[in-house]
Amino acid sequence: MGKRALITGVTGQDGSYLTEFLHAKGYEVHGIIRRASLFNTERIDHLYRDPHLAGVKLRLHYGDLTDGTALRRVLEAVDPDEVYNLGAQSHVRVSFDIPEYTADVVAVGTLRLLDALRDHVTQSGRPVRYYQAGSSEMFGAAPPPQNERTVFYPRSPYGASKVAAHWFAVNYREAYGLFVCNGILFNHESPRRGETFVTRKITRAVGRISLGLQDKLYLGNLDAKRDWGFAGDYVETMWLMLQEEHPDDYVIATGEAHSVREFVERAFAEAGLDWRRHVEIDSSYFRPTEVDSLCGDASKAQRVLGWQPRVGFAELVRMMLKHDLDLARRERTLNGAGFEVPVGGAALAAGSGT
Ligand code: NAP
Ligand code: F7E
Repeated sequence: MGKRALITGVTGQDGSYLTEFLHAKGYEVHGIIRRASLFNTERIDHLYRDPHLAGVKLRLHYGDLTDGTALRRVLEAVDPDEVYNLGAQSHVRVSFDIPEYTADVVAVGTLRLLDALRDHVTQSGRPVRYYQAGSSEMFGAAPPPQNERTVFYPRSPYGASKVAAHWFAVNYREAYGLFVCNGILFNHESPRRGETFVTRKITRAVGRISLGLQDKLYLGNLDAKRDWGFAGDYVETMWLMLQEEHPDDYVIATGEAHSVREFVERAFAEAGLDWRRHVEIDSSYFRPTEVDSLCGDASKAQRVLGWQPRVGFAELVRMMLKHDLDLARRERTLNGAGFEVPVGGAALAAGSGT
């Protein structure tokens, strides 16, 4: 019998890659999804099969990190070997607009899930291993390089909520002996990255600009530095942590930082374009408090988990741009045939800018 995993945030970027990874390891994956008025399963549709058929490896359950009763019910029903808590209001800029909701999902939501897990483990007598999705945003203003010993200094409601979630996880490990690991992951991107995060916003725009579908790209702070890796590489570490003999916390990063400006330059250059002709600064994309420089020291993960990132910065930009050029070509073809393609512009422009 293969193992069973339960994933919150299964419809997100990481949830989709982790599901693929666990399927390849023979797991049956159960995911918690939110009810939405439109389908929100695009990233996992290729993995989903009619549950009436035999051998189904992905099952979905309605739930929400703000609903402790539902979390308990799903946990009981699935009775998993491993739980991956990836669900979050994960946009830093948006967390300044909806701080209370962000804290409810990211901080209290984690507490709800841990507390449900504690009771489930007590009642079932089964050991369950738990992964908590921590973030380099917890380091915030702490200077690079950041590692497991760096003191947290979050700079947003999102970052502060992830710090709370981190310490809830540590406390449940120490108080109740639960097998709980915190992964402190630096930025990781992919063609499945949400379109309001800066990397995808850039590659999506470059794809459309190079085919004449748009002319300008409005961005905020180009000086911020991030340690960008590939999401497909990073989900492996979540699983690796849970296979260790003892639970622990790990920084996951490439150890290489680049500015937003460098990402812009490379993406436009890759498409043979001069970024200065297309990029404009819109101060509404600035954050009340910025995280200036993140660069991770993942030597502990390298030593203990034997993990190394495979995809570097240049390859990451190329991979994302190739995907978004294909999307833009599809859009142009459909436009040419008289179909108007929605590109999510309203969401990109929402609130005070994402
Ligand atoms: P993502 O693409 O934004 O996905 C977030 C997931 O959480 C989605 O499935 C979303 O569902 C779900 N979600 C949102 N609110 C929820 C709620 N109230 N209850 C249950 N689920 C909810 O994020 P990601 O990039 O995959 O990141 C995965 C996790 O790692 C997140 O916790 C994020 O904060 C953390 N993290 C990400 C990075 C990174 O660079 N990607 C780095 C460090 C840490 P919908 O699809 O319905 O919106
Ligand atoms: O911003 C700057 C912005 O939104 C990166 C999440 O996955 O990683 C992510 O958080 C930088 C910031 O990611 C725009 O000011 C400039 O300095 O892509 P981002 P993030 O805030 O680093 C961490 C590790 C997480 O845990 C989070 O969940 O880019 N920037 N101009 C911009 N950012 C956005 N979004 N849009 C712009 O127009």
